[in-house]
This record gives sequence, structure tokens and C-alpha cells, in this order.
Amino acid sequence: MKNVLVIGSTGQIGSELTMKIRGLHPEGNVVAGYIPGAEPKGILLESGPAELADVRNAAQLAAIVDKYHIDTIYNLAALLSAVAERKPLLAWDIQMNGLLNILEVAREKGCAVFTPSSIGSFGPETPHVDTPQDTIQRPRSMYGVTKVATELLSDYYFHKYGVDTRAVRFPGLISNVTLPGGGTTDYAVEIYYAAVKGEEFVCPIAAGTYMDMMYMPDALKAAVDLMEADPSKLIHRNAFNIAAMSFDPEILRAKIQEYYPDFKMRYEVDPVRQAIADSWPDKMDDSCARAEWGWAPTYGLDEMTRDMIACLKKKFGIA
Ligand code: AKB
Repeated sequence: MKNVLVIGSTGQIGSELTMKIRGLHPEGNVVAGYIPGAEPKGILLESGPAELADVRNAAQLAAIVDKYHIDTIYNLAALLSAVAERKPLLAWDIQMNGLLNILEVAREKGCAVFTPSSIGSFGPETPHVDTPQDTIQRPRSMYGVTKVATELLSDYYFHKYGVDTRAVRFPGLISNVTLPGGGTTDYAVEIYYAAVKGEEFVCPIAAGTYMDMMYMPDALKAAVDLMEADPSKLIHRNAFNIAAMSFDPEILRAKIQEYYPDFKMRYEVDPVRQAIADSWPDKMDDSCARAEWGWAPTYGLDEMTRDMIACLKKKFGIA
């Protein structure tokens, strides 16, 4: 991995992943791919090349791969779970037609491809505790449908054409650089912003709803480590369960109150997000990722909370 195209480089994951790969491969071209209206700014724009990269435009993607001799594509273009329920056809177009374009370009030009899956690829019939790597995947959200199809199509391109496709199933990702937009797990990011700004938090997910969560530095490490893993050790490819922590809103509230005892949270449960959350695992079993490519998280809830609060205080200039 030397010359890399990150599609969706200005999103929650992309804005940090692009910078991390640029740091790891200063000798390579690490292209920040974006769509109109989501142009890179600041350090992301200044530290390397940027190109319009709409997954629905195969010719545009092929031209970037040729221009920068791209060997690896990180495909982060997606509508998240709640917004995909509002715009299912657009979600299908971006997530499926877009993926097909990327896989075809990768097949023709010999690129490896990382297209993340998610806890959203599971559904109500999936075992919710210690969710196995290989289990029932019958999601009922459009996001989930596209994530299962992404896993299958990525495996198909590997088995049929030898395209080096690899992926993880991301938990809800908690970060402090770029906000997520339209996900079911977004509450676990927004709660920290509210606490640090001294605001009350209105939680859209009910007490007692457990979901897998992960701090962004671990998610970035997973994405890079998997793409650099020895392929001969990989029994699975699309996609590996990875886990770091599992909590419900009450546990998170209590953890934040260790830092802000006056922090207030009340519930206004969003039925769309709640139905999605109820269908997702409480806690995945990530033993295959650990065994096949050495996955291990660094951050638990304590370490993440300490770092989130410190980073957000700095971001907002709060002493
Ligand atoms: C979402 O909530 O939609 C995402 C995810 C877990 O895939 N953060």
C-alpha cells in the first residue's frame, strides 16, 4: 500500500484515515477523494492531492487510479443507517452501484479494495451477545441490506477475479474531528459534544440499548492493519467482526458524569433509530480478527472518555 485513494475523505472516518495513511506513507500519493459540497479543507487539502471521486462515476475513478498509480482504494462512500431509511434508493445507488464501479476499476487496474461493513449487517434473528463471525445476517434496514450485499459482492470479486478485497464490520465509531451524520450510533458522539459545551443532551436511543462501539484511533488502526495483513493468514475477508466496548446510554451518561457531575441527559427516543438499534448486536465476538491478523483494541470506555473530553476541550478552547 503506497498510492492510496480514499473515497469519502471528508467524512467521519475519511478525514482521519486520509491523514493517518499520509503519515504512514509520505513517499506515496494518498489522494483525498470527495464529492461536490464536501470539499477537503485545511490540513486535509494542504497535505496531499485531492480529486473529485464520485463512486457513481466509473470513468472518474479510473482516471484517478491511472493518474496516481493507485494500488489501494478505501471506499468510505455511504449513507448511514438512519438517513438510508429516509433515502433507500439513493443509499442503494451509492452503496451498491458505487461499489460495483469501484470493484470493476480495481479488477481492471489491479487495486486492493477496503469497503467497510458494519454491525448494521446483522438483524433481529442474529445472536445479539457474542455475535459470531459467521452467523445469520438478515437485516431489515436498507443500510443493513447494502452492507450484507457489500460483503457478498466483495467476496465474489475476490473468489472470481482475485481482487484483493478486505473489510471489517465497524461498530459505532466515536471521534472528535468530524461529526458523523445520520447514523444510529451518532448519539455516542453527540453526547460528548453536549457535555463539554455544558449543554443538556437529548438522547434518541432508549436506556438499556447496548451496541458495540469503538474509538476512532482503533478503527483507523483496524483499517490499515487489515489491508497490510499477510493474505496467506486470512481465512475470512469480507468482513471481520471487530469489537472494543459495549454500553447503553445510561453507562455512557454515568461515565461522563465522572467528569461533569452536573451533566444532564433526557430521552426523546427516535422510533426509526431505536428499531435499528434493537436489531443490532449488543456485543460481537471478534476472535477471528484477533487470530487471523492480530486485531486488538487499545481504547476502552475509560481511556476513550478521558481522551474525547481532552480533545473536545482543546477543539472548543475550553480550559
Ligand atoms: C450507523 O449508526 O449507521 C453507523 C454504523 C454502526 O454503521 N455508525
